[in-house]
Amino acid sequence: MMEKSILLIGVPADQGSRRAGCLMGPDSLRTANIARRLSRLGYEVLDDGNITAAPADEILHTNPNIHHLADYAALIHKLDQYCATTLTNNHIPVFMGGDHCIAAGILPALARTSENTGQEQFVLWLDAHTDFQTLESTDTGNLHGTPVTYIIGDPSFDGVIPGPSTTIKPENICMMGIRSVDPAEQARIARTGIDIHDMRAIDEFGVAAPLRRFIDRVRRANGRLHVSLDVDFLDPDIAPAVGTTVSGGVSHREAHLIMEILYDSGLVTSLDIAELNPFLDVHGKTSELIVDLVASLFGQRVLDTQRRSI
Ligand code: EXY
Ligand code: MN
Ligand code: MN
Ligand code: MN
Repeated sequence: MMEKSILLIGVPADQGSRRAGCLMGPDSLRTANIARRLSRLGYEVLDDGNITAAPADEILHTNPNIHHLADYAALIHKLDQYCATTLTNNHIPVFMGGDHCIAAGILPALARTSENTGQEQFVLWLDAHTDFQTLESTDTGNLHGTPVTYIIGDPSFDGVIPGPSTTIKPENICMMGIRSVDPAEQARIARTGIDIHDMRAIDEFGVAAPLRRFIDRVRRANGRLHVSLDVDFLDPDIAPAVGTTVSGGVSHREAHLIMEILYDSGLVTSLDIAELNPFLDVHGKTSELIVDLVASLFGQRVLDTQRRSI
C-alpha cells in the first residue's frame, strides 16, 4: 500500500467560547516540532498553513446567550470547502485547532468523501465533554458545546446556519473520557446510540477493551476512522492548556495506549486536535505532550521503531 504523507493544517479558531487563546494552538504545535517528530517516523510531512474564515455579519438567535454564530457558520463553510478541494487519499490530514468548533466543519466533509468512496465514516471523540448542546438548550451560549449535535444533523440549526452537507451516524461515534455532561445533554444523548465510555467506565474496564470493540466495528464496516482529540480529555494536571478543565481525566499512559492501539489498527484516516490554548499552558508542557501522543498515533514506539504503514 502506498505510504501516505501527513498533511498538517492549522485552524486558528477560538470563537467557540468567550475565552480567547485557541487561535494560538496551531503555532504552539508547530513550535513543539510536530512536523519534525512525524518526519522522524519516516513520513513525508507537508504543512499547508492556516485556514481562517472571514467574520461575517452577526447572525442573531432567540437564545441571547449565543454569540459568534456567523463566525461559526463561516468557519464551517471554509473548512468544508477546503476539505472538498484539497484532501485526497494520498495523505492523512491532521487539523491543528483551534476550538472544537472545527469538528463541525471537518467531519461533514470527511463523511461526504467516505460516502463517495462507498465507505462509512466513524469518529472516535476523545473529550471530557459530550459537546451535545443545541442552540436552544445551551446555557453558556458557547458553540464549542455543540459540534456533535451539529454533525449528526440536529434540526436546531435548521434555518439558523447551513446544516452539514453529510451527517455522521450517531451509532458511528464512540466517545471516551467523558466526565462533564450538562442535564440537557444527558436527557438527549442517551437516545442517540452514541457509544459513550465515561471516566467511570474507563476506571472500571480500562480503555483497551472498549476501544478494540469499536475498532472491530469500524473494520467490519470497512470504515474510515477520524479521531477528534479534544485536549481536555486528558487530566488537567498533565494538560493544563485548555479553557474548560475537568479534573479526573485520562492519564498519560491511558492516552498513549489509545494512540498505540489506534495505530496498530491501521484504520485511522484523519485527526483533529482541538481546544489547545497555549495562553493557559505551563512552559509548553501541554503542546509537547500532544505532539508525543500524535507521534504514538503515527507509530512511535519505545521498542519497536519499525513503522508499519498506516
Ligand atoms: N457543556 C458545556 C457548555 O455547553 O458550555 C461545556 C462545553 C465544553 C466544550 C469543550 C470543547 O469541549
Ligand atoms: Mn473552546
Ligand atoms: Mn470538545
Ligand atoms: Mn471538551
